[in-house]
Amino acid sequence: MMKYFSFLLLALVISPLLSAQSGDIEVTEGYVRRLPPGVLNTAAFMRILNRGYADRVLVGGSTPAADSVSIHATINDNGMMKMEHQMNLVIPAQGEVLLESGGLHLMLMGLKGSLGEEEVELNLSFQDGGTISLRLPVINILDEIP
Ligand SMILES: [Cu+2]
Repeated sequence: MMKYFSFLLLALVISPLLSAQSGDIEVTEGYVRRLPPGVLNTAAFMRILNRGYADRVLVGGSTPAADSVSIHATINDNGMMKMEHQMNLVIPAQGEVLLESGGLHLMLMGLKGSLGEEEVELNLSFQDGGTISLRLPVINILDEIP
């Protein structure tokens, strides 16, 4: 019974999550964290895979849902969790980078409205001029702020 439930839960969690591909870059398990109305910033998480033979460098992104998108890392500074802006993020050739709660994330700053049930469009830009356009589900998770 427990097994059945965990499978169901897994299916529920995985199924709305996006998988988008652009050239050698593939993004899976993407979502945007839903936060209470009035909160101005939120974060997007995902797994970015690079199937190519050259490193790809993520330099930023944009979304119609917020004023700006930046790359952040969460760092532990003597027990104080802090977010640190990253100029870029290297996705190694034949490798992947996981953006997850408590770690790397994309910060959506200056939300233009509260995020409803709808998906959020998020465009990622790479140093070589490549882009990938994602539609991420907004997910309510009880979790610490990234
Ligand atoms: Cu952040």
